[in-house]
Amino acid sequence: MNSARLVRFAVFAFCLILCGFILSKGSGTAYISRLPLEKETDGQSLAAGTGSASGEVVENNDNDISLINNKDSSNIQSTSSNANDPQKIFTDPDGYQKIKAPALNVDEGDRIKATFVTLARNSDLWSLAESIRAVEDRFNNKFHYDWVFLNDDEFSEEFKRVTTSLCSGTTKYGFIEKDQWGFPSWIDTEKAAKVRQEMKEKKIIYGDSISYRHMCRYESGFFFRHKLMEDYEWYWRVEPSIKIYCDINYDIFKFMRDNNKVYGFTISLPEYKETIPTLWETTREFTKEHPEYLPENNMLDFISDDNGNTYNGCHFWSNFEVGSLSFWRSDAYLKYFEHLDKAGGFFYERWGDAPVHSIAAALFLPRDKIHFFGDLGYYHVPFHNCPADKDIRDQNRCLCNPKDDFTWKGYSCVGKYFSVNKLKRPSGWEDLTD
Ligand SMILES: Nc1nc2c(ncn2[C@@H]2O[C@H](COP(=O)(O)OP(=O)(O)O)[C@@H](O)[C@H]2O)c(=O)[nH]1
Ligand SMILES: [Mg+2]
Repeated sequence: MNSARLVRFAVFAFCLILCGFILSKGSGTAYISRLPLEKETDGQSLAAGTGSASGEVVENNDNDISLINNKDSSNIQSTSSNANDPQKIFTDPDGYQKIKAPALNVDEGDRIKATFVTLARNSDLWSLAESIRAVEDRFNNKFHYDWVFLNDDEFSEEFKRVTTSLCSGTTKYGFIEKDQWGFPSWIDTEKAAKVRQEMKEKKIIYGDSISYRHMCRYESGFFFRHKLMEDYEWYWRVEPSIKIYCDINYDIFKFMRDNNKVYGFTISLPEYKETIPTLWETTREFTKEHPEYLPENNMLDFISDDNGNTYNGCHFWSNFEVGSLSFWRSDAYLKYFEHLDKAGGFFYERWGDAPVHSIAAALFLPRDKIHFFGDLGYYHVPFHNCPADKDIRDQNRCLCNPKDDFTWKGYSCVGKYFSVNKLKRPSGWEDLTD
């Protein structure tokens, strides 16, 4: 090897060594800066996972089921054993299969006989799917309560398939018999048709609709008597296109039972008077005949501003209801409904199930049996209930703008409900008035 080649080889070798040194130094730095970070992240999620599996308190992990266990577990049954359960495949009575996430409500011995109930047409499927998804995501994926769907027509295969896939509990599909969805024999259909025409001219909402009237009569007097509802003592009514804004980290049905509540609502406002001209008069006939159904501490002062002379229209908006079925099945309510039904106002006027339910609850129940749910966050077009208390909104990850809240506005009846019952209003309510 001559000296020129030797020099070139030496320079080449030196360059190689230098490059190797630089490269190894560079990559070493990169590893040093990244490795501990990766390890730390792994370590955290591992700890959270372990915590959730064993039911131990975990500080914070917003996407983990352990959060549900630990954030506010005061109303949740023991969850630890179930968090370990493998997911299971269940077959519905209709033959559909689905995989269920583990339920938190594990105390089967204390399982409440409760169900969701929805009256719907096949055409409501996709707007209803949104509601189911909201209720499942915010509440029922932890509890797996059943869901009963009722219809005056046969449900389509698509309706059943999609709703079954969205519900974590067992789904049941019921047909409404014609005697509960049609004109009763004592109704003069010509007179009813004339009323619909007049209401159409006056542009009263749903004033000319026959099916809306059947719906209101059914929700007033029959949903709780459907064969599929016989398995249950509690219900939560859900309508299409509603929203639930906040996580519900406790079992609502147990809450109702354990606190001796019978009827729960989220929104309250006055009814259109044109739809119920004689409802109050007809109610008074009944209460005069049956004073024994009115407990002394009823809530007449919520629905009447003149000691029962007139109805002020305040009612609980019945598109959301959580309640005890035994109230609707009681003698007082069944007789009241029969009295109203015979009077014909579901067809000769346009009595809604909301004022009918509300008047009954206000008159036939002691006032402390009625509960305002101010912590769920709820929407049905066009009104929002967004919790006033910012701590509740933060704890429960509420997805609503408190400025949109209707609860404390002048037209809402919730303020009246708080006043007549001498209840303490939630912190922050003053900021949400008109
Ligand atoms: N099966 C059936 N359900 C109906 C009918 N009309 C209304 N509904 C249901 O009854 C409930 C109230 O009806 P909706 O249109 O939401 O009335 P709104 O909330 O008063 O405007 C919803 O759950 C509807 O899906 C009908 O003709 N047949
Ligand atoms: Mg609706």
